[in-house]
Amino acid sequence: MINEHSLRAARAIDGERLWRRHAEMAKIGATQGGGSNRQALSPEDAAGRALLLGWARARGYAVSIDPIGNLFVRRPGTRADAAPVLSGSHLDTQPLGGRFDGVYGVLAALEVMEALDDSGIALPRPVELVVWTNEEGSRFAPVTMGSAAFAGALPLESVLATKDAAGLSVADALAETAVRCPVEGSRSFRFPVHAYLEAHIEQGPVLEAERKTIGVVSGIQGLRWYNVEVTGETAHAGTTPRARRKDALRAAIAMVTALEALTDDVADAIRFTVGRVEVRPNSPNTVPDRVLFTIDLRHTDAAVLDAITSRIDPICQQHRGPCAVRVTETINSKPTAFDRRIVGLVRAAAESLELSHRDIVSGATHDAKYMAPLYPSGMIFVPCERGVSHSEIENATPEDLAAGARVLAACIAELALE
Ligand code: HGY
Ligand code: MN
Ligand code: MN
Repeated sequence: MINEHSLRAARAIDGERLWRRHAEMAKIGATQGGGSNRQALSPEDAAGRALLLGWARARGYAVSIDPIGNLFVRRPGTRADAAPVLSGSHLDTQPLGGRFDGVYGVLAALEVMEALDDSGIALPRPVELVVWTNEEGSRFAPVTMGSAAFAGALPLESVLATKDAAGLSVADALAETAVRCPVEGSRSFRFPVHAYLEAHIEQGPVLEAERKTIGVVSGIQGLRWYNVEVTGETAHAGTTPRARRKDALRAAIAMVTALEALTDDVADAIRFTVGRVEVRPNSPNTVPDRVLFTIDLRHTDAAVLDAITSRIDPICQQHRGPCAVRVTETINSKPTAFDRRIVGLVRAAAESLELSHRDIVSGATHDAKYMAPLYPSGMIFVPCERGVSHSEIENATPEDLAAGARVLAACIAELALE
């Protein structure tokens, strides 16, 4: 059961302020279609970080940054040396992203901190907010880069050396961001944390379809990313017979078609996506000599992922024709189960606040997956309209966002009292 102290924190949530802050943040990197484009460590991302830190500094919270640019905002506790309760998400977006993916978890954590201040609730443990660098993995691969580096799942050196399509490295982009959004304090990786909680929109259709306000997230499905590079030879489109061609795009299409057939399961539970295709020289009258395409593969069962991934390279080799092909795995994250005690706390908070809820496994990946092996962790979902996300039309209601923030506040207060 959630104690009265924590419920008071939940009732102090100011839904209007939370909604207003989303509107403010959405002005940065606003796209024509009403979405957001604040790609990781871009000028827009830096501006979003600066806006958040302005709100935090206005409250007197301490701000710090770690070697990969993860931001931390600290609300002090009465026991300064106690490990903090950590909550947050990401501010970077997809190129045609939405106004809530990631942003909600960051602004909900800030709202909890401010609601605690406004209601004069002092807590033994400090409460800290985190903004993870490059959760989306669109400009710099892979996805959840900042939390992976923090957790030691990716080596910092290789992450810093990663380049975007224009050849700019993460290290250089971090240096540019530091100028645009200077941060006074510094932080190490994997510092002691009492518990981690992340609020997020579901990015899927379940909660809305079942008219549930809160998703009690029990875990995250497994995720694997691959780069497939097909190499052939350029040739004249008008004069070269098919028999003499080494057409990299023709081979790539055959590979993708075969992989689609492999992952076309009756249960519609396998998530197979080719989201990026780069063709060289990308000229209408030249046979392509190089194609790079990405694979994003997800499933709740690691054995199913293993069975599929064991077939990817053989299928690509089988369909390469006269071309060469190289398959490289760029991320492999196992299905994650959250801490049962934290999951139970989220459920109890939803019940105490009389909010409809259901347990759910996350189809999208999140930074919380790297926190789960280090600290007791969990997530709180709220619905998004028609389950649409990674889209300019991504939408949520002020009421649902506020409800999720109340559950977050109750859980954080409960954990900070321990
Ligand atoms: O890809 C994902 O699942 C996350 O939304 N970036
Ligand atoms: Mn997200
Ligand atoms: Mn996302």
